[in-house]
Amino acid sequence: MPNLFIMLPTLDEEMALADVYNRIPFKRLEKKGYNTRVTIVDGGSKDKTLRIADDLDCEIIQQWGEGKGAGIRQAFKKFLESDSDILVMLDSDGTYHPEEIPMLISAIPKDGIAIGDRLRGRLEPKAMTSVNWIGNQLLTWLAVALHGKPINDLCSGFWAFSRAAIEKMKLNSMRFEIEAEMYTSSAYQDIPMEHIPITYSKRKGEAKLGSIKDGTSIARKLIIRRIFPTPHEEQE
Ligand SMILES: Nc1nc2c(ncn2[C@@H]2O[C@H](COP(=O)(O)OP(=O)(O)OP(=O)(O)O)[C@@H](O)[C@H]2O)c(=O)[nH]1
Ligand SMILES: [Mg+2]
Repeated sequence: MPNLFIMLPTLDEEMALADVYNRIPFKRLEKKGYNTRVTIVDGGSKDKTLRIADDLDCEIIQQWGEGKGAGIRQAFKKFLESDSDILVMLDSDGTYHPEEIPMLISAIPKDGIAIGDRLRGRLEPKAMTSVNWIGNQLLTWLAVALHGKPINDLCSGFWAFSRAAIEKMKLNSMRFEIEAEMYTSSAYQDIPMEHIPITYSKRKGEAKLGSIKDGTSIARKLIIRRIFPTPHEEQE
């Protein structure tokens, strides 16, 4: 029975976390033969997120350091220390649909990654501002122009990984550049990728990402990884 590790990054997501957790199709996954565990990696929530997480059947990692990238890398380490075979990560703000987890898992290529594609998927009304839509398209275009490997939605927060893919990736991002670096690492470590259209809804609660500031950091990361394809050392 394959072990499935579902990872939910949180920072002040009291409005959405319980609903995201409860929509995970545990029964359907069990029928498909997966043994599922959920891990929440929290970046220092000050609202009720951690109290809500305590009532859910999940493991909680309280990350050290700030940023989604730092949290995800700590969760990847935990995953590799466990006997899990597949990792699925999705944002816990209610934008992605946990019901689509089985579809994403079944699309993982051998030793590869399946990425939920919002831009060619179903974008619900008001799910993405026009500034963010343009930014996402531009960053995806820049990624392909610099690194060559096809990708449809660079900044998606819904990914499914084989264990082999996580073992190979070399990352040091601290913040929202993490997805861009997962892409560049896949390009340089030759990790196969599939792109699966998904549904994207309006987030609950407040965004943590600043479109201009974080968009610039993502572009900077793409350029740095063109010059130095792998990080010199993996910052903790
Ligand atoms: N562990 C951890 N998670 C974080 C941190 N910052 C943000 N997150 C989570 O990462 C996910 C993505 O953050 P969002 O603020 O939704 O950013 P986004 O999805 O790019 O932006 P929106 O489109 O505005 O929602 C959410 O589930 C956040 O709660 C952090 O420092 N640590
Ligand atoms: Mg979001």
